[in-house]
Amino acid sequence: MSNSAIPSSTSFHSGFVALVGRPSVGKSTLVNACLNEKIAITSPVAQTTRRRLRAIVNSDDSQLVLIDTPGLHKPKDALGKELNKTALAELNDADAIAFLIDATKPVGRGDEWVAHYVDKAKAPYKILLITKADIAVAEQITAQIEAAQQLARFNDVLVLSAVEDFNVKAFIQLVSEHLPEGPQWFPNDMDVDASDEDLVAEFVREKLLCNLRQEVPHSVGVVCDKLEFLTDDHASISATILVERESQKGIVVGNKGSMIKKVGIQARKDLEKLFGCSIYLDLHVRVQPQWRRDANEIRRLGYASED
Ligand SMILES: Nc1nc2c(ncn2[C@@H]2O[C@H](COP(=O)(O)OP(=O)(O)OP(=O)(O)O)[C@@H](O)[C@H]2O)c(=O)[nH]1
Ligand SMILES: [Mg+2]
Repeated sequence: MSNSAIPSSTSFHSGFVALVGRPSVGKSTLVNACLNEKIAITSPVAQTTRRRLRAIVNSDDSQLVLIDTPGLHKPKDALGKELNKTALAELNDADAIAFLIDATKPVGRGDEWVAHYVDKAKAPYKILLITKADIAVAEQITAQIEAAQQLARFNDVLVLSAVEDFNVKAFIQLVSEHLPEGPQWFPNDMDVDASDEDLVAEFVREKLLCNLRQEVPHSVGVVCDKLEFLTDDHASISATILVERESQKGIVVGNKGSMIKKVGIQARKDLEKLFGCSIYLDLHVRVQPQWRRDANEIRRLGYASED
């Protein structure tokens, strides 16, 4: 009799896995690699992620709900405080915690601070992930493991590369095995808990982060004003880009509209892939002075923690 004819041992493992770490360690890139699909936005700019995002990884005997969180950092404004709050809140409810450390950046006080919260959290399973192995040398990796293990107690350690798909499946497998027995929290055909409008806003913001320099990326907020699926294969989208100063508006629009055009083309390509249809994308830019210090505006844009 083949194995496939034997009913499985009926145990199904499921749970919430919080991915935490400093900004830019590769949390969102890992989420996309686990899903094999681009859902979370990523960029070299710190504090790319501003909303908690749940991504669902299913197998026959497990369901992992990966929680992408904003990078924990020293906040400079109300927005920064909200981002930290969002990330820290996830630590308390998670069944498992993955603490990510960039293999190429020395372990510093920022990691120490995050590790303190990881260590305090009640989750029964904690895994240390050393990321970006593809661009690190062996000595760096060994040093990171040693330094990180001084900061908190971990059940497992894994070195991986999301970009080269090294040990990504091993990560899913290892965590699945340590999740409690439990129900399937989300239906099989659901891979992300964000609304289409939120994904639109984030994808547009990602392109702004990738094309803008210095302080401008941090001053940018995006809101999707309209998303209409006009036919099965065509959607019309309109989004507003918020900046804090008139000069930033000029940078976002660019010379004769060149920057906003570039951002629009790049975002449209990704959105067409995501929604599987052709898209008309209309972008507007609006100046909203100091919106990052304004709790109402932060909430309206969807960057507030859920408390
Ligand atoms: N070489 C290499 N680069 C990576 C890897 N993972 C992430 N990166 C790069 O690191 C940068 C930051 O990645 P993100 O996934 O946005 O980092 P994050 O931890 O989500 O950052 P925040 O959302 O700001 O907290 C991007 O430029 C990624 O392309 C990896 O495995 N290898
Ligand atoms: Mg991120």
